[in-house]
Amino acid sequence: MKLTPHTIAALAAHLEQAELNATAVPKITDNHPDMDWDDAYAIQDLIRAAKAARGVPVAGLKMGLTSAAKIQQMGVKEPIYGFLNGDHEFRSGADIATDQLIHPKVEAEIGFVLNRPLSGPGCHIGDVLAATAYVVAAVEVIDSRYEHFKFDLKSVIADNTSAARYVLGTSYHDAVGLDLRNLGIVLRKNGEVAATASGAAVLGHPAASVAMLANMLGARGREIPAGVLIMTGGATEAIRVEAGDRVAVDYQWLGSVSMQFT
Ligand code: 0L1
Ligand code: MG
Repeated sequence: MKLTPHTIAALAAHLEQAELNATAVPKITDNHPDMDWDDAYAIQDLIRAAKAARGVPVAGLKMGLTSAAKIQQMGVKEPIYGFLNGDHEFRSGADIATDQLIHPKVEAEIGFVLNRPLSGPGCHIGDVLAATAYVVAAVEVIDSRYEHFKFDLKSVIADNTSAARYVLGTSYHDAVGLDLRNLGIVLRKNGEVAATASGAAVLGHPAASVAMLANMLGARGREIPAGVLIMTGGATEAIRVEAGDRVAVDYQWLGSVSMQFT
């Protein structure tokens, strides 16, 4: 690691304050160009610990930058992971307040919940499908705490991969027998098609994203616990939203997820 424990703690507090105050800040590598991957995940871990200490439950994990659409859009090219706060979870049909966000965007995702823990190395799609309790349609609302939504990989890992809100479908589906690769996704904003994708957009198969997460966590001596939500990453590019917008995403076989931004 390149940063001192004091600097890591200060950066975690700085980024969490930016989130809680909905105020954009310069990306942290501007002042800390030498920070490494372990520093970045250590900052994310401290934000997670600060929330847990205040009683905010961790409800799950997320992968980011798992599709070509996202990689091209953000100009950074390696999957990364973050955590999901329980108090950021909404159900389809919810109102999402934009006054607590900086510059929100929505992206269509596929969520998994496992019936047993998974950890790498060597985890693959077959392991994930065998351990899947159910899959669920999900929309992530991301909101980078960085000015102009511009960052590099280390800065965005520290910023918990832009995690902000997530909206879940109301039906749960057995993964067995579902062709998740060919599952079609249509995202509409205010009734107009804004993005389309298939399940294969996520690393060739959304279960591959869960396997990659298990392997990334395994490399850090961690695991995906059973029973938590895993967001597999945006299949579509992220679409900018503002107060007054309505978003509806139709997922072949999985149902629909909708929300209004207020
Ligand atoms: O969930 C995501 O794909 C976000 C990853 C971080 C980059 C971004 O903010 O788009
Ligand atoms: Mg996402």
